[in-house]
Amino acid sequence: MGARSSATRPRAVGRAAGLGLGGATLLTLLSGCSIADWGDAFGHFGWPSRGISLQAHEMYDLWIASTIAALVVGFGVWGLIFWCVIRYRKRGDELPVQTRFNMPMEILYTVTPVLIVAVLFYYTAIVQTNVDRLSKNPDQVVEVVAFKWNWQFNYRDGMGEKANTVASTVGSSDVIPILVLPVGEKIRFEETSRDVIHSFWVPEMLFKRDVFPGNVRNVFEVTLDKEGRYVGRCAELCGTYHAFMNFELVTVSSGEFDQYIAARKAGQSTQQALVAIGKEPYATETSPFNTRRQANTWNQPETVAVGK
Ligand SMILES: [Cu+2]
Repeated sequence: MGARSSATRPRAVGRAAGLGLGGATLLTLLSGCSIADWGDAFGHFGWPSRGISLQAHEMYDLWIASTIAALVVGFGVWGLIFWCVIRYRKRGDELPVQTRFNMPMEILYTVTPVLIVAVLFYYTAIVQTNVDRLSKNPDQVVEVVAFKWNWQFNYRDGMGEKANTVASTVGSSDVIPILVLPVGEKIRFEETSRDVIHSFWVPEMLFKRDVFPGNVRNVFEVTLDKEGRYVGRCAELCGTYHAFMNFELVTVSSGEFDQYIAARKAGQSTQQALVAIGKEPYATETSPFNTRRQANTWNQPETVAVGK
């Protein structure tokens, strides 16, 4: 029996090493393919899309690569479990070989997870730093003002609270607010709330950030790279009509955006300026909800101070 156990052990170690090598080869093969192709093939592994900004693409690639790595490890573990279950199933009343420990294996399954976590941590830190990076000279600055239960978007002439608003769009119970932004430019968002904590979220940006009242002015930047219309939402439970707090992001070319802002500065409304650049004047991806506010005496409409 002793002879058998000493012969089996090197074979088991050899198999484990082979499996590790197989996994590494598979990963190498995968890295030869585009991460986006793998994402497309598997429905983005739960994310809504590849994203519409440079920052979103980085987060998307990290998510897809991490999921593939997790699945490779998962299949390895499941394979070992089923192999053990079948190979070492009970065959008789004879007591199986009793082993206490196997040093190479113990080292292998301590070092491997540490390496995996280190690699995941490394790429996460890089992507997080890039997503949070702020530039000294953003091309556009938008102040996002959240209130119960809608949004106001102020186009600013500079950074910070002291800058001036050059054009503003505010939503109402009847009209979804539309945020028009250019692709290919660094856009800085500065967030503030009139009342409670809200959260600015465009699912296709693969990003959301809380909007605080008071002194905390959350700031982030994105560079959008896909023209289109996307629904935006509040992602922080902020009260009765939280779920109704939708807006629409319309991304256009730089030229169209300049025309849009010029039209707004000339006194046109959001809707008129959208028509002027050949776009649908009202939201197409979402519509106002019936809040029935007037019918309910228990929750009258909030008095909202619009315009700063
Ligand atoms: Cu909200």
